[in-house]
Amino acid sequence: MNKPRCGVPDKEIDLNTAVVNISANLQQSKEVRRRKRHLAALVSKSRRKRDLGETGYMAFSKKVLKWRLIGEGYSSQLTVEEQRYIFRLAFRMWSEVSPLEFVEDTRSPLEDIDIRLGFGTGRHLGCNQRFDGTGQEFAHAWFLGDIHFDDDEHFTAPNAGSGISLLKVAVHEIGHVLGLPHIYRPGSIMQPSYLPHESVFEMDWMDRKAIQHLYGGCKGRFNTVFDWIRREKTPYGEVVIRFNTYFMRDGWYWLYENRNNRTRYGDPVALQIGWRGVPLDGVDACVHVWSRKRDAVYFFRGTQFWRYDSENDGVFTQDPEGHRYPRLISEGFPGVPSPIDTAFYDRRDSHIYFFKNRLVYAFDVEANSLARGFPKNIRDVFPPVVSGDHPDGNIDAAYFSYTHNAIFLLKGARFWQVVGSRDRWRWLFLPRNGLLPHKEVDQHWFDICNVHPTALKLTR
Ligand SMILES: [Ca+2]
Ligand SMILES: [Ca+2]
Ligand SMILES: [Zn+2]
Ligand SMILES: [Zn+2]
Repeated sequence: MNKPRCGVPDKEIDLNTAVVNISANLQQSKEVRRRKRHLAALVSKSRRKRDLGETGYMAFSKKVLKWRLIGEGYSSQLTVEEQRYIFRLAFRMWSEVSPLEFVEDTRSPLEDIDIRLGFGTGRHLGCNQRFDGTGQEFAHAWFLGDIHFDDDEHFTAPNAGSGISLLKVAVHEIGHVLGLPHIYRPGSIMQPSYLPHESVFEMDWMDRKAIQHLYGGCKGRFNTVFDWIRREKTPYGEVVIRFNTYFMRDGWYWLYENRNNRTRYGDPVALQIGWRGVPLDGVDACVHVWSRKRDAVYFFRGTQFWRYDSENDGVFTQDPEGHRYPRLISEGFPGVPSPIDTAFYDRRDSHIYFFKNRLVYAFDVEANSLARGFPKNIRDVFPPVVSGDHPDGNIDAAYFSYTHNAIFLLKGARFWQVVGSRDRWRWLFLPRNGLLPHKEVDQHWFDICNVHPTALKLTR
């Protein structure tokens, strides 16, 4: 029996080699690049010329792409709303792991739509490749263009438990449109044969690497980054400490799973969903004061700050000490200016470090006042290890990572790691709190990718 399969041909190209090259060798040779371009030409019968992407490999040259389910191409098996919902989800999955954003466009002239999707049977939609009835080919895609689904197949919604998952097929075909070949690796969404699946599926590591090889990693400035510590009970009654890292940008956030070194499936999420009561369009900083005596989470924005009630999952209007929120920063943290650029709590000395322009204000939480000698110049507190390699001030975020046991300063797409005591035992010449040479954020924290605001989840 022939298993249901995608209709995009492989030809004689050794795809395994191409795929290995995608993962193992980002600096690929001209030879491989030429071969892959050839592959792209084979996969494509693109009707329109498109720009070559930055990588030299055929790919969309813009980051925001429009898609539409065309009116004459609705499926007879699912409601139009279901179909559009599934496609929105499929595009969203690619935008979660690449710098691309997708927006459904039901108004512009058809020729302005980058990706057009439609269902048909046999001869369909003016396409030059017929569908083959029930079984075998379930869909095909034209490189950088159209996606057709064989409506003689039994397409179903996610979690239906039977039939062929339209979501899975759509994610696969979109992968082709974006420039990916078949990937012969268990778990990859780009395998040519349809495999019945568990109710939830995620983008495989290889799929992420493959799309980022074409379009690059996700870059962008963050409003703030912080670790949130939670005491949780395991099913065996054991108390464990978990720390997740949160990255915030404008009105949304990502939860970074340090264990898996990637963001949570389905992120980003609107702030209003995860952090009830904090300013909807973003915060300047978040600080988790976590010591034997205290466990308090604060959000800072402008001249004000809020305390977060993790028990009730929302900001306090009044906290157990009787303070009402929002409060003025100048009231809660005397001596600290506002607005601030960012702040973090250092558990080792129980100080909150506030940053503004080029100055650092260390605040002694127990004494409720600035530490002696502060404010200080950021270069005096965090001197560069390599002269000249320093953010200088106006940083976006600073956070103490419990996973890395290190402080990080972020500015734009770059970050600087602060030398820890361990590093100084090994390399005696390193200055205390020195900033190691910068690196790119997307090389250290993977897949923190924007989705188009229209695809932003407003419910959990
Ligand atoms: Ca078929
Ligand atoms: Ca900030
Ligand atoms: Zn395929
Ligand atoms: Zn077709």
